[in-house]
Amino acid sequence: MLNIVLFGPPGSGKGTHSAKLVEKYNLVHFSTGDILRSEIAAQTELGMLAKSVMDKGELVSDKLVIDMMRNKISQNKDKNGLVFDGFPRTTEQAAALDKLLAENNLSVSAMIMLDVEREELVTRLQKRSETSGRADDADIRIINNRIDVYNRQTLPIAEYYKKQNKFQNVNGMGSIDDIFDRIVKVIENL
Ligand code: B4P
Repeated sequence: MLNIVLFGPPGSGKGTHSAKLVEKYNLVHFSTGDILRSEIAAQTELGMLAKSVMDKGELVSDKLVIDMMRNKISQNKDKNGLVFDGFPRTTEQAAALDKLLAENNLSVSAMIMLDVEREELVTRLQKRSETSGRADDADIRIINNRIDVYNRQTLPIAEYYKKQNKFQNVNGMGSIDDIFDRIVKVIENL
């Protein structure tokens, strides 16, 4: 199975390239952001817990996110592969993902990090706010907080995957097609 962790700051193209990977390699897509937003839309207890945290650009609790992923993984262990988009976001989540996969005799094939300059992230998210209706895209202070939270709490996971020799850095600047070609090259060389 091809199990990819697509990693990078908010606005780096994780959602965009996950969709393309799903199509090319017939993978199952897990976006914790999308799952949380659908819980909010359905006004579930989980969604209500997550909403105020997400609107501020902070991270939802590890326990909540890990519990949410547990069933999703076991229900899809017989597929072609999985693409994790926006998960893990903390070292605790990374360790939990390894454990959840191991329980199903699976493992991460590679962690692919999309490397994008801060200025470009802000430009992309502000542009997306014109159509996304997302509170966390609409305010420059929240966008900046999300990038700071990423640098502080999420970026350290790169070390976790480097130690496992699973870390792959991809230049995330340029056109979507060029970036996708770089991602595919990494996967073909795994
Ligand atoms: P996410 O939904 O994961 O949001 P994101 O990081 O902003 O999205 P993404 O990075 O996928 O966007 P993309 O680049 O594709 O998380 C939202 C919130 O949910 C978090 O802040 C947190 O509160 C919570 N959350 C989610 N997962 C969690 C977890 N595991 N633990 C705790 N909390 C969690 O797209 C950005 C825009 O750029 C798009 O409009 C796209 O069209 C455009 N774009 C992409 N590539 C481009 C390119 N090459 N050129 C120009 N534009 C491009």
